[in-house]
Amino acid sequence: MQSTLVILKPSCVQRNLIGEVISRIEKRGIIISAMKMMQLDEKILREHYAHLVDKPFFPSLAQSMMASPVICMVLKGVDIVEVFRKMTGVTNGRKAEPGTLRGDFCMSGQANIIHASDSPENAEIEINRFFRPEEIFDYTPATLQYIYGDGEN
Ligand code: IDP
Ligand code: MG
Repeated sequence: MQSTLVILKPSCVQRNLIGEVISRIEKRGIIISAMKMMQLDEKILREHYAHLVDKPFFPSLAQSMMASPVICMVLKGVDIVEVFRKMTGVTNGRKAEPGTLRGDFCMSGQANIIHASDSPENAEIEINRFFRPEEIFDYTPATLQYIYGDGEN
């Protein structure tokens, strides 16, 4: 199975949406392999958003990501990177489809409640950025045989 890195941003934590988002993750049949609260700093954000550091909105983005602690998670499933990006919806919450996390829970292009890795390669890099190996748990949920069909996982 594949893993992805997810961050519940300050816009999720401050708006009391942690439970809503985690509930949807659980109901979809996605495995939570790791989860912790973290206060992000400029150093980790310059790495994490390296593709955006030269944009005029980067200082504002960095501030918004440091405004409160965040929840970091490693999620596991078959094709989870693609599955979870679809669940997340497009970057701007106002353009995100209803039914997606951003489309249901936010109205912003910046305060868009959640980060999800955009490729398996980036997922591996991002997981290593936010988690030590011993913080990630490899266990088999009792429900696994009902989440996937025979030979599917
Ligand atoms: P993604 O989160 O959908 O993968 P990216 O382009 O990787 O989108 O951008 C990372 C984050 O930077 C976004 O989730 C959003 O919070 C912020 N961001 C992206 N574009 C803008 C913008 O034009 N204005 C303000 N913030 C932006
Ligand atoms: Mg991105």
